[in-house]
Order: sequence, then structure tokens, then C-alpha cells
Amino acid sequence: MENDSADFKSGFVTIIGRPNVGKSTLMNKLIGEKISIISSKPQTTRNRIQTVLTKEKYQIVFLDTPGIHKPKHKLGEYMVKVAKDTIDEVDVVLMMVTPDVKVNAGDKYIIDQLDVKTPVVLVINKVDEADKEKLVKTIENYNKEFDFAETVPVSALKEKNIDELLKVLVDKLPFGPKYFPDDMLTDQPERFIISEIIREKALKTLGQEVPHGIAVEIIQMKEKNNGITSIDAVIYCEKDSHKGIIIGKNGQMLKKIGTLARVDIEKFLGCRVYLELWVKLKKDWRDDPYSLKSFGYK
Ligand SMILES: Nc1nc2c(ncn2[C@@H]2O[C@H](COP(=O)(O)OP(=O)(O)OP(=O)(O)O)[C@@H](O)[C@H]2O)c(=O)[nH]1
Ligand SMILES: [Mg+2]
Repeated sequence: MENDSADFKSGFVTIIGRPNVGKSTLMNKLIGEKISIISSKPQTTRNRIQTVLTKEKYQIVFLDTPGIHKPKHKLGEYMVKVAKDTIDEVDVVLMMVTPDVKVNAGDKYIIDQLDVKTPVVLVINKVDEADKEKLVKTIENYNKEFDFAETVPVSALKEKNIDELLKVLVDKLPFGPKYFPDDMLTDQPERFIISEIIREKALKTLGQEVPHGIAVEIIQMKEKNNGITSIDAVIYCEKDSHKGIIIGKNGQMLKKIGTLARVDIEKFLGCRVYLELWVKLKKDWRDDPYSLKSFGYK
């Protein structure tokens, strides 16, 4: 596994930034696979999700992290800690912002957390939504706040300038060994990815208020001899009134979440899937240390 060639580069790159700036979208595009879930709602990612990109001359380990924000419950505190803790564990920090011209207060807070010893690459995402003038001013204003090693404008969604960004990252990486086997894509277990797919579809399908308070647990996963994998999962909500919303009239909402999730899980597993979903109440679990631990947020 060790690569003994003297010019091989390797290292860890964390992707940090405010919620919803497009961190997970970028990581998926960088590795060319969908591992992290994405939604238009902030605070989608809750864990540190590690993926590996291996090429002939380099290996980059990316860390997708939860958006750094002002936490309102224990889950939020956990999420922010996870993201901040990555900053001094890596070879390169990728700080992502959006082209909003003025330096956002949330970004100022993140900049205060940066470690001056590690190179920080500023990535301005969603350039497809901004004109050139806005972009130039954004680059100028952010570079007054911190000594960024490099600034790279991209559009993760439209896959603009991603190769350029990769070049910059490889340039900042140290020479080093291949840490992981060529075929390793992520450290996340299959069950976690499946539970995240279900959560993504719930985020997409449900309105504004309910989705943040849900968690998904895979209860059982069995490969049957007819080639179908049977999966039982529970969607937990934090308020009694949310249960009815998730199930919907005649079970329509839950059915919709299940159908969307099944299609993606089948793609991910490469086999046919039978998915059964339940909804359960776990009152105010986002502030309950025991529940947080049981969902893996520890
Ligand atoms: N227009 C545009 N939208 C984008 C781009 N990249 C991501 N988005 C959208 O931004 C939203 C948030 O994307 P995510 O990748 O989930 O953002 P995130 O930073 O991981 O969010 P959290 O996990 O909540 O911190 C989604 O609706 C994406 O489709 C981009 O380059 N351009
Ligand atoms: Mg994310």
C-alpha cells in the first residue's frame, strides 16, 4: 500500500464554512461520487465525513464538516465542535464562502478560529449566482481579513473550476505516503450512508420546521436469497405533532420519502431494495445527551 515514489503527495483537507454554502456538494464533486447528503436547508451535515481521492501522483483525504453556526441545542454544539476540531488536524484548510461582497459575521467568527500554521485556501462557491464585480469585491474584502494561501472561485453545482481547485490543493500538500488503499472511498459504514439518504429525502419532502428535528436509525438490513435487500428504518421526530406531519394524510408523506429513498439506496447498493419506514417520537432528543449518543452524535 505504501507508495515509495519520492514525488507522491498526500494529506488531509478539511472543508469548513457556514451552513449551506455548498461544502458537501463540493466534496461529492471532488471525489466524483455522492457520499454526503445535500439539501437547500442549512445544517444538513451533522458529522465529519471522510472521503479519499486517489490519483497516480497524490492521495487527498477530504473531511466534509457540519456548517459552523451559533448552536441552539446540544446537537448543534456537537456539530460545531466536530467542524472546529478538524482545523488543527489537517494539512490544508479549505474555507468556503459565497460571493456576498461583505465579509459575513459568521465568516469572521470562522476566520478567528483559523490556525495560522496551516495553509488556508479560500474557496468562493456559487459563482454561477454572482456577477464578476461582486466576485472581485468579495475576493478583495475576504483577503483583507486573513492571509489566505490562495483564493479560488468555483461553482460546485455547475462543476466550474474544480480541476483548478484540485491543482491548488495538491500544490499545498506535503510529500507523503499513500495512507489508504486505492479502492477506498469513505470511512462511513454502509448503514450510515443509507440512513443519511433517508434523512436527505425527508429534508427534501418535509416543510421548514420538522426536518431539523429528525434522526434516522436503520433497525435491520437483510440480504434475501432472491437478490433483494430488505431494510427497516425508523425516522425519529422530537415533537408529537411532527409525527402526523411526517406520516401525512393516509401515509402519503412517508410513502413519498420512502419511494425517493429506495431509488437512491438501490443505486448505492446496486441491488433491489425493499424499504420499510416507521416514525417514532423521541421527545426533544436534540438536547438529550443519551439520545445524541445513541444516534452516533458523540
Ligand atoms: N447556485 C449554486 N448552488 C449551489 C452550489 N453549490 C451548492 N449549491 C446549493 O446550495 C445548497 C446547500 O448545499 P450543501 O452542499 O448541502 O451545503 P453545505 O455547506 O454542505 O450545508 P450544511 O451541511 O448544512 O453545512 C444546496 O441547495 C445546493 O444545491 C453552486 O455552486 N451554485
Ligand atoms: Mg453539508
